[in-house]
Amino acid sequence: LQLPHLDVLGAFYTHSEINDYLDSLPARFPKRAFVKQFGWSYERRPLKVLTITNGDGRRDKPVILVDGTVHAREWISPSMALYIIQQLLDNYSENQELLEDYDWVIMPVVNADGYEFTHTDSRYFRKTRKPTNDPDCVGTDINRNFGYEWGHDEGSSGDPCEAIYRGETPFDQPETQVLRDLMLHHKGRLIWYLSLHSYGNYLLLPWGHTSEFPEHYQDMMSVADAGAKAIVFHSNGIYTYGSTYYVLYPTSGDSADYALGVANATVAITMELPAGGFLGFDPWVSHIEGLVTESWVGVRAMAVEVIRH
Ligand code: ING
Ligand code: ZN
Repeated sequence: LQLPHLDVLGAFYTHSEINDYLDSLPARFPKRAFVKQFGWSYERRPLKVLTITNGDGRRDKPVILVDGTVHAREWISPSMALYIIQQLLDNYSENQELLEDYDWVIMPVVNADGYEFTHTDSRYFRKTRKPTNDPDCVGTDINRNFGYEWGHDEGSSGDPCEAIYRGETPFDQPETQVLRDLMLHHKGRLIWYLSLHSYGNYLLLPWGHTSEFPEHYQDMMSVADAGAKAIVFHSNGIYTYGSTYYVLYPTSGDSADYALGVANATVAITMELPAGGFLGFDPWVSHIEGLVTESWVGVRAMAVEVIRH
């Protein structure tokens, strides 16, 4: 393990290693990197958020909010969040335009307990680690636990043993509360919400809970279109994009619907990064570099499109 210059391309890291890395950044980038703890996980792990600016001291710029590791087993997600951080901090000279009029707020690990559990106990665990009312089944799906159209129709499950269990009530998971609070903290300035998941090569837009399209759907489609085209051009990676309801399946209580419906994000996108490894969630370490560099081309192109509007 190399800190503070974390070798993102050479390994996967635990939640505490990632926190240590985040904590090391303000000393290296005193004017540009700010770390804040937004709360605790159920098992009392500190949930940290990094804000990156260009250091010009201007406050209240519009915000691009990126989260990772809502689902524990999707290990390329925290790696991608860390790669974005390094592009914006260490490779600032090539990415200045992305920070000129926008601040980036990045939370690499939302589901800290679940992520830790995939390192220590069960590699393909998805949910949180808070017990449910069924003693045999632990954990709730954070991406069904948000309080916008929570529990609507068939978009989630009321069965604690299911992968898409929505919880007993909206926001009954501390991790969902933290991500909600982070969104609401930036409400009114949220130009783009990007949630990093894997896998499937999708760029998913709201809504998940209904077949209707949101008001600015075409603007969001033009952002997704820019990302998908850039990735095809770079490496022939094929992304499918459109509303979650149509491209994937009906969902309710997911974070992107909340970002658009309540936190008033201008653009909300869930990015399903490519598959890897045995079951799609576990790419070989040797493939991290190809995956994150390709994905960065897409994220960067989407950011440029968001900024252009
Ligand atoms: N898939 C997402 C899931 O939570 C998704 C798909 C995206 C749902 C956006 C809702 C909104 O089921 C994975 N792989 O987690
Ligand atoms: Zn996921």
